[in-house]
Amino acid sequence: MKTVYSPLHIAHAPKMEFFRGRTVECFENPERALRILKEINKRKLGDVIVLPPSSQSDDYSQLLIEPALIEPSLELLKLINTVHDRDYVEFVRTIFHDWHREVPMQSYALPHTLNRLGRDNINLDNINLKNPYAKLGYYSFDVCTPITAGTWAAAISSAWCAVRGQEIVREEGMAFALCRPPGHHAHPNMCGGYCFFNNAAIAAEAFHQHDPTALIAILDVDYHHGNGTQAIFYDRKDVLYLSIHGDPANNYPYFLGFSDEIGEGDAEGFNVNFPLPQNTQWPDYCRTLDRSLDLIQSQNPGYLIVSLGVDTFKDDGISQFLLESSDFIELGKRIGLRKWPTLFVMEGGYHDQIGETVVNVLQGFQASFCASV
Ligand code: OKP
Ligand code: ZN
Repeated sequence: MKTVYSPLHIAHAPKMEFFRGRTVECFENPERALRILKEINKRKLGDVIVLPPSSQSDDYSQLLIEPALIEPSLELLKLINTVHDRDYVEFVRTIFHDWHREVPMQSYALPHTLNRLGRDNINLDNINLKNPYAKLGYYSFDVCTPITAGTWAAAISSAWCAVRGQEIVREEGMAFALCRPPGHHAHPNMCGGYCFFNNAAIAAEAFHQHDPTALIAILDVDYHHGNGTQAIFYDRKDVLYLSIHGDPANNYPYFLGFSDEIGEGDAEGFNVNFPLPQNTQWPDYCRTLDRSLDLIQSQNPGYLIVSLGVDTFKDDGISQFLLESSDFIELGKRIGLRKWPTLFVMEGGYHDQIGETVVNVLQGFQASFCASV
């Protein structure tokens, strides 16, 4: 299986986040992707396609010094704009610059006042979106998602990996987009959960443009509910979203991901949530996985996108399922058995075995996808 990767993710390396009321080093760090890349090479998963950083320049060293200079190609920008609002994309591009003028000593921007008061009945025209704190609060839904000088470059390149992976899937039937930062929490106009652009949703839109009649299934196996992906496709029946995750009653993102969220209008039934209790082990997980795959099968999908988080691993730093490393091989195998053209898009995973567990999924998939019946 081919991997699509961009070293520009390294430009996004915020120093801290809040965890249980204290500041800790970010769980979502460059090391994660580097570990996965290393394991892919070690176990010879397949070619790694390294994306040039932008349409303007192939010079990474320059862009890492001045990452704000990166400009996505028109094609990529258009795709991002199908999922995200223009003013939000502009916010991600410019907010660090605004912040830096206010707080030159602080290397990351974070909101302190979130957009809760205004959800129902304030006059949007009154909000001063020139104020960087107002902007941060308006376009964020949590305080776990710091924005640095390199965030825009990394977020753009992450989305690009997903789009390029999508092309490879149309040619070859499978691909792995080694996206970082992750995407499944990002809403059309809000960042959160370490996510800025919804890479899986952007890939889904790209599939849709090339193949407008195909049903696209998104199976989200990250430990956390993909509230962003759900929100983006909640009224769409051409995109079926299914998620298996830690029960939001006791897990991030707390306010979405319950089983009665089923989609709206004629898309009822095209959003499916499987919240599972903490300490879930493989037998229960696997039953839910097979149920999800059967549901997808019943809709005869043209493509599958797997939002691949491996934070379901027993030793994950912020999650509470108990999957073993070998369970990830089986997870991949069960998906591959279905033989749908499949794009894997990297999401979460915060432990030392991130490389091993990711490649286990991908090699498991490959083994059963390529096996003749
Ligand atoms: C992102 B992904 C507080 C701990 C929880 C948010 C978790 C985001 C998970 N900082 N932080 O789905 O793996
Ligand atoms: Zn997660």
